[in-house]
Parts: sequence; structure tokens; C-alpha cells
Amino acid sequence: MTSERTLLMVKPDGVRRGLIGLVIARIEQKGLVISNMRMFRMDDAFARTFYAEHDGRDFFPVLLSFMTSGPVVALQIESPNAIALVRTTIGATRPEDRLPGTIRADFSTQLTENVVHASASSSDAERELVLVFGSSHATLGTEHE
Ligand code: FUP
Repeated sequence: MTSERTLLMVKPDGVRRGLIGLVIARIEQKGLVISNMRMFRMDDAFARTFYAEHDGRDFFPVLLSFMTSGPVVALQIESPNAIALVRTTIGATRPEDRLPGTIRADFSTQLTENVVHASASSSDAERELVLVFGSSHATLGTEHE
């Protein structure tokens, strides 16, 4: 199967709690390949664009405030079936649906402060990778191929 690219992000709560290394370790232990990485702090405009699909929802202001509260670490993951595999690894959106062993289940009881983000579809992945990495998002990772 051809490789897919997806975005995995350690959110501000994960960075504050010192969970960057743990998230990276789980990804690498599973055999998923990291092909780009960036630490940055979202401003309000970036967070609004990133989560544009939720604009107008009642939780949107709280989500923006959380996502801009500190730096995030964004990772490009490049592997066969990466989008589904990374989503499975992070766990479900709702706390009560998260399976033990997933990152969100093991490190958060919260809906908003849930440690990690991962792209939900291939169109989301391409859009989010361009937002975070710009045109450089396709250029790294060749040493693994
Ligand atoms: P996910 O793809 O699992 O990150 O989930 P969504 O795209 O549905 O939601 C985006 C983020 O908004 C999630 F990280 C959780 C948060 N959220 C809330 O804070 N409140 C809600 O009611 C729904 C989602």
C-alpha cells in the first residue's frame, strides 16, 4: 500500500504536562514514521482556521482559548494507512468512548483538554499539513524510504 501522510499534534496540555516524548515514543514503537516536526504557538487566527469546521459551535470559544494557551508540537506521520492508524492510536473524541491503551484514554478524562489531535480524513490531513508546515510538508522523510 502507498504511504499516507497525516498530522499528529501534541496539544498545549500535553506539552505543559511533559507528554511530548511519550507521544513520540508510542508513535515510533508502533512503527509509524515521523517525517516532519514543528513546535509553535497558535495565535487566535491560526486556531480559528485550523478548527474552522467548528466555527459557531457553543464550545468554539473554549476550544480556541485552550489551543492558544501554550505551544503545540506538530508531527507529520508518513506510513501506509497512517490516517486510520494514528486516529486509532490517539483514541476517541468522547472520553467515555476511549479504549484503554489509547493516548487520550490513558492521559485524559477531558473532552477539550485531550492531549493530542490527529487528522480525521485524507482531505483534513492535507489541509492541516499545509497549514502547519506549508509547502515543506512533502520534502522530508526520504531517508526512511
Ligand atoms: P477530534 O477529531 O477527535 O479531535 O474531534 P472533533 O473534531 O469533533 O473536535 C475537535 C476538538 O474539539 C476535540 F479535540 C475536542 C473538542 N470538543 C470540545 O471541546 N467540545 C465538544 O463538544 C466537542 C469537541
